[in-house]
Amino acid sequence: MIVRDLTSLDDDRTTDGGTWVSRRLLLARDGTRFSMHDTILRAGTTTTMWYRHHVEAVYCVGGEGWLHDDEAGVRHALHEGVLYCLDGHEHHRVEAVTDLRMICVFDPPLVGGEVHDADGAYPLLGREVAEEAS
Ligand code: 9YT
Repeated sequence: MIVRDLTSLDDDRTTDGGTWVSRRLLLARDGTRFSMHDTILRAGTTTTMWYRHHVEAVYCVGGEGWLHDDEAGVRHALHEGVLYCLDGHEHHRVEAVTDLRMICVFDPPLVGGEVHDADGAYPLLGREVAEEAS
């Protein structure tokens, strides 16, 4: 069993991507087949993403903003209680009107320091680490 408290998270589990800060509660090194993050997207920012190597599920637990689906050309309001899952590796943007607090799950798991590359993707690093840990 793993029990972890956001208020006493190790420094190397926090990654700042500029428009967001991600507190990575579960990572590949924990031996799980997914990672789980508590992420704040900063008010007034827009983040462009395309997770071509990962499936991400995102659950909004606070704040207001917009999810722009750049493949369908539609936007969805984000507020507490809204979930989206990028099961088709969709190009998308998240516009934070206020600070948005998001619980994010990645499969395969992240290893810890990932930030978006020029395409908005994270590199595929987790699978090997997860296999070593199991
Ligand atoms: C939706 C979102 O928060 N994206 C950017 C950060 C990412 N989810 C992460 O690494 O936690």
